[in-house]
Amino acid sequence: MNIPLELINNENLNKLLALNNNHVIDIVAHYAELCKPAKVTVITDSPEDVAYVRTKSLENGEETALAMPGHTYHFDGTADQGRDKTVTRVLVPSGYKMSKAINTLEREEGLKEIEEKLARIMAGKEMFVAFFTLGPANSRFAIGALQLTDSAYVVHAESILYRPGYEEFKQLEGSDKFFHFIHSAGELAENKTSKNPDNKRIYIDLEANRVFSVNTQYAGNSLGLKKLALRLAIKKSHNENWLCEHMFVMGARPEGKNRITYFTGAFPSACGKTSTAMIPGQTIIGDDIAYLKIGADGIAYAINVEQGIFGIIEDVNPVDDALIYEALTGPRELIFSNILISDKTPCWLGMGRDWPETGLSYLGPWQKGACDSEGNELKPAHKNARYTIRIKELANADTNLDSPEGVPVSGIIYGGRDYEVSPPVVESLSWAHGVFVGAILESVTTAAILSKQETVHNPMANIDFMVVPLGVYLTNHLKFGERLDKQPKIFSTNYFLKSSDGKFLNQKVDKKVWLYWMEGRVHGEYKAIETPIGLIPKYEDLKHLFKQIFDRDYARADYETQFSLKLRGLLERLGRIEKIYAEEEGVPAEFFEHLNQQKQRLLDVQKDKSAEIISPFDFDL
Ligand code: SPV
Ligand code: MN
Repeated sequence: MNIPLELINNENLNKLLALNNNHVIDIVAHYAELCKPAKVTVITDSPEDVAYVRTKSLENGEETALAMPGHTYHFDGTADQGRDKTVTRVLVPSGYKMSKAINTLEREEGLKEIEEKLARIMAGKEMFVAFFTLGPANSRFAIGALQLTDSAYVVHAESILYRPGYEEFKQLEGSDKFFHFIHSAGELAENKTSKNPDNKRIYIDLEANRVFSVNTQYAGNSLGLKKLALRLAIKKSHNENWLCEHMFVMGARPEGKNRITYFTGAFPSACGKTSTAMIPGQTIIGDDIAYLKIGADGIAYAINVEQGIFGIIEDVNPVDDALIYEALTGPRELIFSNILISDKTPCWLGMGRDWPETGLSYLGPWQKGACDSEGNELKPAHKNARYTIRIKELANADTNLDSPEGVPVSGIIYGGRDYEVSPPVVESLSWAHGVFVGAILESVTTAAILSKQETVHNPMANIDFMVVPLGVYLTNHLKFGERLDKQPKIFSTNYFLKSSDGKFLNQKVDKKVWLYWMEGRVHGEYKAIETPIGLIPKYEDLKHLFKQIFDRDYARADYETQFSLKLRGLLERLGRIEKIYAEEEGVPAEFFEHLNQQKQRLLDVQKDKSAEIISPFDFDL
């Protein structure tokens, strides 16, 4: 297939031809023909091409420059402020099965609908053709990604968040082993946000390794390499026996220990994932998506798929998130989204400053005290407002950020948002028990997803992307562990316990104590208390850590409240989980063994103690 020559000039055409890849040419030709852009521009890895996209985004009004050099802001539409599950569908060929939580659509029907939506959608606009890699370049982890879009903002954001891939594509030697993404923001309203949210669609075509995204700009829906590629990569990892996870990667470096211990962690959106990856004094590799593969030495290695952070900006302030705050307030290339702009500076919720009198938000002009039509006070910025920044801009970037081998993983953390039951930190009894713990993860939903707030089951924080059946996904985790010579320890955390009067039981910074305890456990340094749900810290060890890290006295009573086992809540959760898994096919027997054993251990204690709340001291024999 040929690209219509009236749409592409020689310079751009030559950039494509230099790749020697007919699959790329065919894809560009097909969508140029279908979407009918005014012209096609190819973006290579050259600084000039990357700068061109940034300039275009400013020129076409998708981004606007702020007073600080390098800073811009972007607004998404009022109905486009988070990932939208209702219009996200995986196109399934008949007979293909996946997790029950995934919305699916018959493939042929979906392709027909999306082709109709794409027809002429780029009329009058420029189509950008850009190349990136998922994972570090020249690495066994790397996957090429081709992005077609009419949004300069999308390519600009991707150039911050992902590693360049034009040169990597040359190394494909003509193969079709890459992912591709077709995106259009669709018609734009006056404020340059997508105008037709009713026609928003995100369709994932596993069979062709491609994703379509139309009439949306919010990065979680529009940037191919973020959550769209995550679905494709989960299927690929299943076929190739590695793990593709919704996980951060970070290095723990406790003072005076002269060592670095790498952890990965899966948390549902807005449950402390980025802030765990950014704990002061430690180093960050990534905050969202990791690939894990086994090395020749039998150890699990992880890489960050990304090189940047698309982070929640709410509560980033000099006290709670000093490093990010510092990075966001200095001159460097970054994009703010859905914050309030006043006097060419950004303001967000929880930034620790008074609001200005007036400003501009994604909702339009804003002023203090303004209300919506129902009389509710208008929030100046969205709860899911975000920043887009390169990790290397942060003072705590890990030196192995781009290591093609990845980093050895010693610990895996599963974290959820639970106000009532789960203790702050628990170590699993084994790899298989840890897989069970990840598989029963529940969490209260947050503003990162457009839905009502409720407690939902979110195994490994990956349920939204699980394009293989849940049972198969868990089996893959079990097998991965069996193939390892040295299994990482698996932990669960919960930063959100509240007292009966609704106050948080822990400070935000306390997660550093839990991390240091986990790090110490990896190195065999602390004894732990065995309980029916796993191993918990001893009071003396935490008391010592609180003193050492924060010079704070950790009261025995606080420990007791935080680490008591609430038997009824724990058993109720297992009941909910049991029901969900009874509906799934192919769940490994080991999962049910752990479920039944954990239930029995809890029932035994309930009977033995004739109580519902059991102090951790009762287990510390
Ligand atoms: C998340 O919601 O998990 C995020 C942001 O990391 S998004 O890009 O929306 O997926
Ligand atoms: Mn995420």
